[in-house]
Amino acid sequence: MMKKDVVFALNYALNKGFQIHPNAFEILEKIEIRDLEKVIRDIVREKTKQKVFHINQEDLEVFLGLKDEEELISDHKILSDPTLKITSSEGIIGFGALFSNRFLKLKKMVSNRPEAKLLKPISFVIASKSDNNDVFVCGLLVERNSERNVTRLVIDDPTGSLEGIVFDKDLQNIANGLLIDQFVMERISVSKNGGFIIKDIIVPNIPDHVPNFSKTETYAVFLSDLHIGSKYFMEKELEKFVLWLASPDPIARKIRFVLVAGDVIDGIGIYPNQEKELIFTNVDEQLKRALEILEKIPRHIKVFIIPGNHDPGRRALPQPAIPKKYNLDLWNRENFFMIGNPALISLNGVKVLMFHGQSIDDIVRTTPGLSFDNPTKVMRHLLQARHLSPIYGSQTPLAPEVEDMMLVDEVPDIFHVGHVHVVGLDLYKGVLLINSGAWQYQTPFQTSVGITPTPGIAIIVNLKNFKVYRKDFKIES
Ligand code: D5M
Ligand code: FE
Ligand code: ZN
Repeated sequence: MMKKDVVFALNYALNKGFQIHPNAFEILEKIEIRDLEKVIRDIVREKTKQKVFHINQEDLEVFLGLKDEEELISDHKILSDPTLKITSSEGIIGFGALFSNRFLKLKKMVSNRPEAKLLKPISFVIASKSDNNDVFVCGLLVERNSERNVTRLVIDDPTGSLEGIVFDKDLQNIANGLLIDQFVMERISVSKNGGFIIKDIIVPNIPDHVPNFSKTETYAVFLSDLHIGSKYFMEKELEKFVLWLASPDPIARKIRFVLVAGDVIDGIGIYPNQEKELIFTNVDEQLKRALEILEKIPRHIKVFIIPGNHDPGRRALPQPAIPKKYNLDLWNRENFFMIGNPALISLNGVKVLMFHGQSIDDIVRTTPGLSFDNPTKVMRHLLQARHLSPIYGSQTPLAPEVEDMMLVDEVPDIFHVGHVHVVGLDLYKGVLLINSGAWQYQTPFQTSVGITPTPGIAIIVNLKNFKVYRKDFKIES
């Protein structure tokens, strides 16, 4: 004879069109469940969302917290973090060193290509113009313009500067998509009138990539651009998300990592008249509030935080982690990891490249065919250039480091960026591209420039198979 509450709960599920597996009955007979009705209602709600209409033993175990969650691995390694590497030498000598390091590292990166064997220094090519054979040169792109059906490219190597013209239509499309100051290889020939014609353009790019997966079904959540301290920060939504992490939801139960790709707080003095749009007008208060919200993330979840252009530390890239002096408690929490921008981390062997994405502003402004509402397209260009922030002398400040730490040395399995406040998901040559949106409503500035954010959405990835879930936490008002 079944207990009354069991009968009631089962009828509820059956009336909702659910089937109940016999092994679920066994559990219900064996153990006393407090508030069984609520448990069944939760399961029905979650599984209806998943469009799965049966309840089995595992569902009950997961929702009752009986299932042993220890079996999910949550190993991490910080593979690369600029925080302790930045030196910040000053002045033009510093930039000279940065650019020559960028050139040499990228030249080395392409050195196993067959064309690389044929590379000649620009000064040599200019001096031996009479030689009519095609030659290969490489350099950093200093100028690119399109006029009267041709595209003109100027590249620099340490020996000189070379201007070439692209006539071919398809090649012009490639040429116009190149980012200023990125590394390019060109096959060139000399025209009748003595100019250089570009016959082929080769970018460093990433090879087709076979991603590393986690051995267990461990999930990671990707967030960015919280902008805590701003009037437009979606506090209720972020709190709802944090509470959900501790809920019996089967996906939440598998989350072991949360990644925050910068703009944790809104900062102060970041844009004109910002004070009028702030709830907390100093960085310490903003970070204190950030900690109050984020420390409710259960301790079995590791939280990785990089800074963005609104966070304290330094503005120029690469950025160190948000310094301890602003909030020691963020650093001291054992499940929090404060790292720099950009950073490469490994989560159960899955390599995640985290970058806030400041450079997207300059790239969108100077590259035809790119826009803020399609951030993953910009991210493809970054991977093709093997560089996160090529453009120098525009709005994104670069620090005059001796080593260019903005290079994409290693091909990541997941490339995680924020900054544009628009969710974007894509797969490029086997690399999962994620722009994780924002937790800030549209600001008056964004309205004025026509940026329509998609805030309040958490991007969740099963690291065992890269299955992606978008979970919307927006609260309708
Ligand atoms: O940047 C949020 C969004 O606003 C991002 O898409 C860039 C855009 N943005 C911010 N500042 C500028 C300027 N000065 N010009 C053009 N676009 C801009 P956030 O870093 O959160 O402020
Ligand atoms: Fe932002
Ligand atoms: Zn930003």
